[in-house]
Amino acid sequence: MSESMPTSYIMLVNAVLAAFIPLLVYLLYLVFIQPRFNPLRKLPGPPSKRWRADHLGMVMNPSVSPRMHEAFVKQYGRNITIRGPIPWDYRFFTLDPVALGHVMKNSHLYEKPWQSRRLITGLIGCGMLAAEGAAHKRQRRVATPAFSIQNMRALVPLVFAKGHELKERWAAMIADPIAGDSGKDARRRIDVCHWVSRATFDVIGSAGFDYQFNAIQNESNELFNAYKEMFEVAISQQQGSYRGLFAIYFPIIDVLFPDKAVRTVRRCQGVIRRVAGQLVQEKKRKIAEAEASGVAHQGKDLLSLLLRSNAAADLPPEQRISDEDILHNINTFMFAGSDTSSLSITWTLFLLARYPSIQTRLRAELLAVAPTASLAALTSEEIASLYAAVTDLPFLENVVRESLRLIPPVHSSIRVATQDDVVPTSVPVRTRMPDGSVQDLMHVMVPKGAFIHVPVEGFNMDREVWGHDAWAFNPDRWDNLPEAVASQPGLYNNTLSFSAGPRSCIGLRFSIIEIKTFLYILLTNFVFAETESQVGKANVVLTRPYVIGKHMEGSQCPLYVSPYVAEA
Ligand code: HEM
Ligand SMILES: *[C@@H]1O[C@H](CO)[C@@H](O)[C@H](O)[C@H]1NC(C)=O
Ligand SMILES: *[C@@H]1O[C@H](CO)[C@@H](O)[C@H](O)[C@H]1NC(C)=O
Ligand SMILES: CC(=O)N[C@H]1CO[C@H](CO)[C@@H](O)[C@@H]1O
Repeated sequence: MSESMPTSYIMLVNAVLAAFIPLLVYLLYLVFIQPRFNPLRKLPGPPSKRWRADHLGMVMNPSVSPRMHEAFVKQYGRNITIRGPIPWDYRFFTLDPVALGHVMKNSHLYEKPWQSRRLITGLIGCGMLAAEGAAHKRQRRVATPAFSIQNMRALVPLVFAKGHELKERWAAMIADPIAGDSGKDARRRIDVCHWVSRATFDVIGSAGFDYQFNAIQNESNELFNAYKEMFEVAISQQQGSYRGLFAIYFPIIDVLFPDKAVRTVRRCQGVIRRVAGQLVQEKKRKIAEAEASGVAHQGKDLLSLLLRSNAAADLPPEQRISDEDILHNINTFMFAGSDTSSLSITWTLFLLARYPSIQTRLRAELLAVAPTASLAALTSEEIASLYAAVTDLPFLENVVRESLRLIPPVHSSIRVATQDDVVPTSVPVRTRMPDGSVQDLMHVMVPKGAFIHVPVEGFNMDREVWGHDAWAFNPDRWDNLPEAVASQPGLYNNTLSFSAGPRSCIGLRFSIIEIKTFLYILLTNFVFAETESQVGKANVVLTRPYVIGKHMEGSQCPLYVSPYVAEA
């Protein structure tokens, strides 16, 4: 026994070396050899050391990114290379509308990286946000009719009901003599971010799958807490956990050594599969029953619409999606549709608190279409015609566009090239040629496997495009846009806030209804003002508000909220 110890030890060392030497050689190849052939190295860009040159901090931190983007353009042009966290991670960074338009349009050449897809799939399943190729096409095809203009309009009364419920809740909080400041200046410091988030959860629960979280009332619903806890894990994972990063590359780690986060996610997924899975089955049964009895099923929620669209007679059987996929997409709507909407409403209220004269002007416009009766007394038809009047208001439209342009909840995104590609540009790119000379080319060579940074905020805030005041909140700019804006890519009014191309946001109309409805109800009932706390932005998956100096307290946006009293 004692004799064999050293021998087996040496064998082990040999085995480890045998495994490590190829790995080391490969690593040296990645760091020293492969970059020489990477055409992205020929592009200009911020200086970098070979081993550590992570530029992502500069371009992803919303308190510096607008300045960094501008400095890049000034120093290196619009078509540059930046470096990611690992030494061979050269990324294409472009603020050129033609180049980015090409990337977003050709979603089969530029996919979402498997790393982020694996992360999303591990949480909410492989729904529309994470799927690629044929699977994505199938899901998107089934979901598209569900998000039609008519179907979205039918959801308006549900959204109004939730906005009204939030208004009642805030009115009660302000009137509460213990908690609120008493006196005629009744106002209350409310964390708008927290409350609007509870309300948008309720909206997507009700409009998404006909389910009441009752989160505006209390946070005790089991399914609500399962989603909330799971999304909180997703958020904390992005905050630089090396274990989380490691587990993406070696998922076996989560199986062998589940940590607290992994166990939480599993528990939440159990609840979701049980409760939401049951909802899917119940809905399917109801639709089948309705069909058997010859009356059309009336459900207006996204789940009903998805199930009906999936069962449509003109859909070829191989184009249908499984029940599992339906559930993953319900999870996806929860994940993609609640925090994003809540943040855009929160940031708009924040901007209106900061610019009181714009708030007053907007309120006057909204009050002009307000009915004399209380919202609670209106029929669905009356609410529909009220919303039709609200959505046509020009200043509201400008405020919503401007807020989504200036603080897009999705700050940036990422794609990966699935093959070598030639990306056209709108202006010549100074490129170093193999013989050392420099030429101006109208294209960029992007190698297979390279990441492309998609600077959503970067495009939205480009001062050379939007004008010298592009960093300011100025809703009136939309009545008089510079010509250059028209050639910017983007689904939503030449902004990238809802992305662009085949993978752009399917929930755009849904969220505009939600944002406008909430702004209408909240601004006609309350006045919003800044508090002593200074609010700044930080990217934690999405661009969220934090009280400066109190990041540890988590995302919050305190504002003074007081009842609006019409002047006599
Ligand atoms: C203000 C609110 C919203 C914003 C700013 C927003 C923004 C975005 C963006 C930027 C993307 C592209 C993501 C990427 O390429 O990395 C996206 C995709 C998506 N969004 Fe939204 N979104 C919002 C609301 C919603 C809502 C309410 C829903 C659903 C009810 C939704 C469902 C989706 C889905 C399913 C995708 C994936 C589409 C695909 O890949 O085919 N979003 N959204
Ligand atoms: C939460 O609110 C719902 C709806 O108003 C109510 O049915 C439920 O009893 C409440 N739960 C708790 C714990 O207060
Ligand atoms: C702005 O975007 C909305 C939604 O896509 C669209 O209906 C509207 O026509 C656009 N307006 C302009 C001026 O581009
Ligand atoms: C440095 C470089 O060649 N970049 C080009 C990319 O785009 C800008 C136009 O905005 C050009 O001025 C640069 O020449």
